Amino acid sequence: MTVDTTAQPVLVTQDLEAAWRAFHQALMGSNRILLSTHENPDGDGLGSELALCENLKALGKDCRILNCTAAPVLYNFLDPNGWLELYDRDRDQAWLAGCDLAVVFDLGDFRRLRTVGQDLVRHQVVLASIDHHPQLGYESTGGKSPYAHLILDYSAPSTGTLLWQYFKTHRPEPVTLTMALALYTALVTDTGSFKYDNTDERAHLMAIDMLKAGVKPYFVHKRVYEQRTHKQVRLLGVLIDHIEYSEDQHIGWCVLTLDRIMQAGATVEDVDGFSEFIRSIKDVEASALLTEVEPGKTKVSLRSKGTFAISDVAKKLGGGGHAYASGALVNRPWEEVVGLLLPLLQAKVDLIHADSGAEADGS
Ligand SMILES: [Mn+2]
Repeated sequence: MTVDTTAQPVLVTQDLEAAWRAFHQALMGSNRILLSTHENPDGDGLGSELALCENLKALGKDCRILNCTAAPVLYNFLDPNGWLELYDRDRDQAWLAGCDLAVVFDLGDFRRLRTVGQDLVRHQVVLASIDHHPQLGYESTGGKSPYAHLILDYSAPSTGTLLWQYFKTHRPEPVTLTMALALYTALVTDTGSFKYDNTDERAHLMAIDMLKAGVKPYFVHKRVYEQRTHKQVRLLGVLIDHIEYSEDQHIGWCVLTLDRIMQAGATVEDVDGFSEFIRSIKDVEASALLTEVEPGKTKVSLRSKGTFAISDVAKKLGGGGHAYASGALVNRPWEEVVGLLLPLLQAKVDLIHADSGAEADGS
């Protein structure tokens, strides 16, 4: 994946092997271990948690997965033992406070741990992070990295890929089928089924390993991608009817207002995977999906075809993410966000096309 140098602070783990060794020692020396990932968890965060959880439970560790928001039900097939738990402060804080170590996955922004992160800091639990995102949100920890262990590799196609590498070195036995399913799902969801810019040789080598462990690709595909509900399809229809384009056609965007979402008989939770759809349109170089999650609050999802990074745009809106896939949650009405966002994106498009003068064709 392209490193987005506009995101600050840019930290890279200098010696990954040494970092892994230290992390492994910390894991082995810990008994009670909490695993967590970002709010609104995705296949990568959940798959990573579940794979490491199985490994640690097999080693007899007192290990729990506590997330600040619930996992989408479609990922239930990765969790036959019901290990994914929603963090409940009243019930779980005492357990959290007694942890020897917490491992957080796929986070990017520390604030995206919400209550889990706040309580981990409050109780001074030793933190380890495994991630492939530019690091943000250290404001909430006084500008300093909150991590005793940071395994950060921007070039990794998924956080699950980093765990796959960890297991290859530090787990004597091959991964089990349930671990492989979790890791393969992490890989598939983060690479858009091996389509996105972050898909590299490592992604395919990992896939080979997961298939050797027994994963059937179409089984995963069905469970993850062939689950669209009728209301989601109706919502996609509403979205298609309301896509707008910049004059030069290079920016495609859509606003899903609460009215439009209701018109489809859907809810905000049904908005999923639509930003990639807008990006897939011919000549669109950057796409934006704005969702009115509640009146005065707008979720922005940005995608780029790769001619320019858009994570700095997300950052200007208070968010972050990858160079070509990022987003923000903005406490402003969608009309205002459109007004802020479109000039920022247009400036990026203009910068690229200023060099070539007339439109380059076929790019
Ligand atoms: Mn990821």
